[in-house]
Amino acid sequence: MASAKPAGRLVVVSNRVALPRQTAAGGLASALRAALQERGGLWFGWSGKLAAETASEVHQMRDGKVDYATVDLSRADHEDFYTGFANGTLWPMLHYRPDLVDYQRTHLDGYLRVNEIFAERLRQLIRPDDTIWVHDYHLIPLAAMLRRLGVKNRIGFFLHTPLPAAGLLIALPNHHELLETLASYDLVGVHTRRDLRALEDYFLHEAGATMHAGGRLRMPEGRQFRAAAFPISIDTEAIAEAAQRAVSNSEITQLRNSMEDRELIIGVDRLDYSKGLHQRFEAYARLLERAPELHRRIIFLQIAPPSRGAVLEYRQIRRELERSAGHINGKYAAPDWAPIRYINKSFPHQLLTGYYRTARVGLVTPLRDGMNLVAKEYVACQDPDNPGVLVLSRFAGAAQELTDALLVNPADTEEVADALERALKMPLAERRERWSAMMDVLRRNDITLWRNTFLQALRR
Ligand code: GDG
Repeated sequence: MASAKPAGRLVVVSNRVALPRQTAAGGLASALRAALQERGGLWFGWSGKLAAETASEVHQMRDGKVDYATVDLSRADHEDFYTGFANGTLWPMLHYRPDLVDYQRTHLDGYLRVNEIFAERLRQLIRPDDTIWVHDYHLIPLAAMLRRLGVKNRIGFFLHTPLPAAGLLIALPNHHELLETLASYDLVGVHTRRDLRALEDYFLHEAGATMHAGGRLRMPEGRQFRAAAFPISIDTEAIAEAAQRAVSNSEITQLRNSMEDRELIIGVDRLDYSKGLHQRFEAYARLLERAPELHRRIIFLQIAPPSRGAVLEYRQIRRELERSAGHINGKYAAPDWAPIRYINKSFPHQLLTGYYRTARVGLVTPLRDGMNLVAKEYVACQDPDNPGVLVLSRFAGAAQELTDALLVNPADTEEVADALERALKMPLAERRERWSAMMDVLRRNDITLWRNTFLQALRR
């Protein structure tokens, strides 16, 4: 790294905290934990527990050089802040779904209230030379609240979702009040150049900001901040090695045996309307309809662990997909073959890497996605001698980097069916070529580069 090692701790703030020895830690969690271990730090956020009162106490623990501080939420605050505003209003809006936005003033009030309580609790734990890194749409106003409490530290923010164009953002009630608080950060990071353009456009045309040297945005009252794109990635080498080891697991052998000599198409997504699962099922059905020669030759395995069950749309999509999978199997299955295997539960990550490697096609077709790490993981898990093909939505941030995938519009049933057919029939030489080009991208930009680049930019 060019610049000298930073002084002071790193303080990571996110809604959920990946506590030590929690097994479900994903790639992001381990990347942040590694950064905290490296320079010493604090991870602050919600404990994941409900209590009679929000943040009545701060639970603290220490693991090596890392302190963890978490607070409980009251049931009412959790409903307003997390279920109501974060996931009922912001998530659909940020994923270009104003039709699904459920806006209630009480939810916004709860969101601001919880952010305020987080800011107050966090302020007591901050030291003057700490660098603070806040994550995601749950905590947009946190820096503004910390500044009001006198915090002068460098504070960065990273948005893990897409950011839609200003024309859509202004449909969000109170958008000025909420989005302009981003100016209280020193650095705002998004995944792609498209998200960055949307952010700049909003600030220049809706918030009265002006653009200055070095990409600085200056607000009418004088406060300046920077915004930039930092495409998140995965621990490429570690995941590739895990996949290589995983193929000898008995679960992977069982999957292989059950497939006989059929080709596997795999999808892995949280059960979320942004992931385009319904359209994906339709495209697969279309493929079966028009390519009878593929019947009994292919299996589509969709793993979709349920999430956010408290939000109505998530319960609806679950029912809808069960119907759709049942319908497709009912129509095309034979006594010894079912075209779809649809599973509503989560698996250990190590096992997923083996499933990815077993699949000839990775089918990743979100309608919108900030990045989509599954697409990157699928590529990293392939056997270099016999790699599979990634079919990827143009509207995932990952499509900006993985240009050697078969890129599709997820809403275009025919186009996705075409891509599936092409992927299944692709000759080895082309598969290898596309895969190495994508693997080069992932070796160059891995999760370590992502966090180092962000933190370095935040120091400037
Ligand atoms: C948000 C943004 C952005 C999935 N099923 C299981 C499991 N997973 C893991 C995957 C992957 C992660 O969860 C999912 O990450 P994605 O990026 O695909 O999607 P979101 O959860 O929506 O993430 C997204 C990301 O934040 C990071 O900024 O890319 O755009 O929406 O790592 O492998 N892990 C385990 N069991 C499962 O069943 N253990």
